[in-house]
Amino acid sequence: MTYDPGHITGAMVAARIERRWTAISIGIIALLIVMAAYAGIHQAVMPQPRVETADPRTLHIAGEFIESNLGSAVEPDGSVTVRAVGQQYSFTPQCIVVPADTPITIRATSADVVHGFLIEHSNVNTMLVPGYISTIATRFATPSERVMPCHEFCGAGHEGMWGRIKVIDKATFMKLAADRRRMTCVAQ
Ligand SMILES: [Cu+2]
Repeated sequence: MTYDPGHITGAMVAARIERRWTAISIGIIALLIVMAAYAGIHQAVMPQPRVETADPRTLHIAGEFIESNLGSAVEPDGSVTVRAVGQQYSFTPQCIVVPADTPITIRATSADVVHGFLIEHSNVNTMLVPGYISTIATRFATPSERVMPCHEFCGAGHEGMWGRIKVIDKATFMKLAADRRRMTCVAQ
């Protein structure tokens, strides 16, 4: 076949389309590389605004995470703060009780190795790293009972490390909390 510049063949059309899609694919890859680099560099040069520490060796004898301070506490603004500790192979408290439809701040740490802290069907999913305090804000719309498994492998007994969380009616919670400093399922 002789070459005719005025004649557009199917092969030429296909080649043009292929070139266009190649350019689009390369563009998408380049955009993703730029986004990943930006996110990585940005995070590296902008450390977390607030890093809170807790010494795992003295956790049970002094400071915020002594046993009498664990559980749920009502704050002056009506929100609830939950303090918890993870250790091989349980959580303290093992069952957390919180009111429904209330802003909740969870503050937790580890007494030994890295543990996971996850509440099913919620935004709560973090790690408990010894030496550091993990803080996460959440809210549960309605009363329910949920499981709270450790989801970071933490040793031989890891698969047995499960906690529970009971979300109860707000009025009931506030009535029960009125004469208690800290709430857990046991005190309920
Ligand atoms: Cu664990």
